[in-house]
Amino acid sequence: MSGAAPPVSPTRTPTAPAPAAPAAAKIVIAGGFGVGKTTLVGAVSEIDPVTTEAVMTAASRTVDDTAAVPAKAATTVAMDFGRITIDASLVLYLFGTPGQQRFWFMWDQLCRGAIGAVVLVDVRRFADCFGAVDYFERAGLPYAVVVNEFDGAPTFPAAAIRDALAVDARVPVLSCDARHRPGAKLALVALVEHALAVRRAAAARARAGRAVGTGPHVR
Ligand SMILES: Nc1nc2c(ncn2[C@@H]2O[C@H](COP(=O)(O)OP(=O)(O)OP(=O)(O)O)[C@@H](O)[C@H]2O)c(=O)[nH]1
Ligand SMILES: [Mg+2]
Repeated sequence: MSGAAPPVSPTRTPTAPAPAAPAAAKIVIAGGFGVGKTTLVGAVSEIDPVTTEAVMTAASRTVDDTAAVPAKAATTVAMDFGRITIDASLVLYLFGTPGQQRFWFMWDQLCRGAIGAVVLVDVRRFADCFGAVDYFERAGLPYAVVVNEFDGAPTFPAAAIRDALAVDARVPVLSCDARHRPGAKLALVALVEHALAVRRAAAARARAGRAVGTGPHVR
């Protein structure tokens, strides 16, 4: 063999291969009314978040209970949107849901294509997030329970929160202050890890099922 070198273009210099683009994943931020969904998306997003806040008028006073969040003057009527780069390999697109039940018809659209969801919880109002937990259980979408640490709210061990919400032991239960990026980012990372673990387990079960289905039949 002569071992001739490949021809070199006179006009192009060899360059390093371009780095692979990060994978993108969609995450839903859900939970009851006024639990801090818009706050979390805004705190972690590296782009100006898209919000759809409408001023709360006197007309909603009998419907929306703002006792736990007296400073609340606006509510999400469609969605929040933000983006966070987790590392060189992963970018998350965050979709915050409206909290009020009268806007829940939008959840199916918001959840389409998502790999997982955060259910934000205010421990002073556990019941407000039951609907979100039920929704993701029924949808089969992996979710993490994330307690928003409101000032002055009591704290509970993760096991007590799991009991109060009747969620499976495999569902991650974490807490963070939705106003602060580092803790909120850690909660999102935990959700992604959980969603990947659920997917891997499902794929392993499918492989095992195929192996059983195609194996030799013993009578
Ligand atoms: N002290 C404290 N206040 C918070 C925290 N998170 C949110 N808030 C406040 O609580 C209120 C509700 O926050 P939002 O982010 O609008 O809640 P939301 O869940 O998006 O509300 P809806 O979309 O209307 O359901 C706002 O007045 C926030 O400033 C928190 O971690 N600590
Ligand atoms: Mg909101």
